[in-house]
Amino acid sequence: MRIFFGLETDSDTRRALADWRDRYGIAAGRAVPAANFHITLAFIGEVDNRRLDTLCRAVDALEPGPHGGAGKILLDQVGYWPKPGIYWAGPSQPAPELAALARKLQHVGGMVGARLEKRPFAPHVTLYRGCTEPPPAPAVLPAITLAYAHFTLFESQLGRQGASYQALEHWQLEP
Ligand code: 2AM
Repeated sequence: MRIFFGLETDSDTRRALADWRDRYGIAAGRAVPAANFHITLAFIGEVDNRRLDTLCRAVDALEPGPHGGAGKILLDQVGYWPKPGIYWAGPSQPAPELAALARKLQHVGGMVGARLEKRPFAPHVTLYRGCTEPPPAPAVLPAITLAYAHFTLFESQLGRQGASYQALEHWQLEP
């Protein structure tokens, strides 16, 4: 199965992002279904059940309080990356706690064979895929707060309708 760690979006955040996208964030590409909005923390890739178990137990065994705390990030900028062809919303300010968590999860992923991510962590919610051209600059930037109190291990399944994500396990973050 194909798995990754990420932050879920709650229904209010999903709705706010989808509303902003409908009004201001139009791009030539495939709109990601709002149900799929998330922030990837660490992409792991293909694992079998044994490695999945090893991975989960390694996350369980991280020191107490290791995951940093619960927090929030303000999604107040958008960007376009031509290589993956995605248009996204993300924070304009650095998110050091989230970056530390992402690093830790990438490191744990390395123990089950995940490729180490060389690019610096850039938290983002993908709004469109398959964008071959830069989207027009939006008239109004988003200003949407995503609050998070846990992170999630997702399975990504590719179907005829595109990707869908199933939450396999959650880990709470300190309040
Ligand atoms: P995204 O976060 O930019 O949208 C599940 O496929 C998630 O993991 C997606 O959200 C995707 O990117 C991210 N992802 C997919 N393939 C990846 C890869 N090879 N390296 C890093 N991230 C990847």
